[in-house]
Amino acid sequence: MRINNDQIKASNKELLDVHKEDLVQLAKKHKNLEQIIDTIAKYNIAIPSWALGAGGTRFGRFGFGGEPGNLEQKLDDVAVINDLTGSANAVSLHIPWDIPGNAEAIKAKAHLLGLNFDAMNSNTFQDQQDQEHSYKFGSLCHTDKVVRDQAVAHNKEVIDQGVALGSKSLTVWLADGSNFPGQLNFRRAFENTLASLKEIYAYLPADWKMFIEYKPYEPNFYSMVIQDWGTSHMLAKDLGEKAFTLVDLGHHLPNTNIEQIVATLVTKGMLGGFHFNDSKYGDDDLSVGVIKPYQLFLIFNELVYGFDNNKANNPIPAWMIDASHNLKDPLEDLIQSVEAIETAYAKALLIDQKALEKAQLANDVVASQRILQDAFQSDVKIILAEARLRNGAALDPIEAYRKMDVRKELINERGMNNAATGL
Ligand SMILES: [Mn+2]
Repeated sequence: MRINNDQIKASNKELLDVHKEDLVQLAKKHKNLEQIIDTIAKYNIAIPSWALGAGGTRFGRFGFGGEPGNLEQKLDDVAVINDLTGSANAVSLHIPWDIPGNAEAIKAKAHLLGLNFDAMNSNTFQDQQDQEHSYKFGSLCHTDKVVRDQAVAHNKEVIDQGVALGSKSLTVWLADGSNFPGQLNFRRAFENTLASLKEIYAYLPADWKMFIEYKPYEPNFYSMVIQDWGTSHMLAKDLGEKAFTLVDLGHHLPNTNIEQIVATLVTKGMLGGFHFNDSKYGDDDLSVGVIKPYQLFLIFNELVYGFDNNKANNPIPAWMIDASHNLKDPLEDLIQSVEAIETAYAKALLIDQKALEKAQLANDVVASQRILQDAFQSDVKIILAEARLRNGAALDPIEAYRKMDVRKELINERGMNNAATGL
């Protein structure tokens, strides 16, 4: 199904007058309002192809009907999110879950839907049916060269597929590690991983980037080869200028100061990608902003400051939502996540950076806190709504989605028992 302009206009009609009045009031309050609306309107976040179906846990998976059964249908779903929010014009594919049978046709369909292809994701964390060697004991780090070679070859294939689709980057996340002390020689594992990454890196087209994602634990519970941003940064540095660190919000030990990691990486020009989600305990993959919205705001503060003071020439990171949906309709969940990300971003844009710097230089702790919290406590719903309106999207995307009965329509189209490929 495709949402058309008339449906969007109809859903906006009732809300439009009040929205316009609210906007006039808000403009009196913030003198840089136009600029903030413009920044938010231009902002886009990629949707991963594996997040459009029901997510499962190791205990079970509960479907909800109308899940996309193939890549074409996944693109349709991303287009629904993009049409309603005006902020999700890219899809991030996972190989081999989403191998495009006909890359040209997929590219043409995406183009027609107003979508493009963001970072490609390789998968050496599980075995595929036709696979010769197992990744049970690791992939790029494996003790056996034939396994490493197979994992390298897979990453090269993913690059080839990405080239055919017009993607410009590869994200590597490895499950490699160990469950028991003594199982793995840390140094050998690190060196094997670096050597394997070097082979993949050498295969990257000139205009591509490689993002190295880190994670402290899971699926391995004693050690992960790329456990933290320092390890990722070291590997990226050894590879070359096309390699960067990718920060996934859920891939930190509890209470880690992620905003400081972000600030440090931008200072060194090494922040390549960002995976948004939220968590209470571990890599919970909950909807963005449900548990720690203040942390997300502080991260965006570092991003806003970082890109306003970008001496190391850090490229604009690849933004992606990386969440799982066990209970909610994934499309509604992703819409909520897009809104939460833009909320944090808009609030960070409200921070008076000059006043903050002045307070920081004077060591005025109270004033610094007030400046941040004034921005955080501001209501930015109207800013987001106006940005959407200017993109031809819905003033209230969730309300519009429900009024249009999108899920019912998808169930009619695809049936109740389709299970999307993914986690
Ligand atoms: Mn991730």
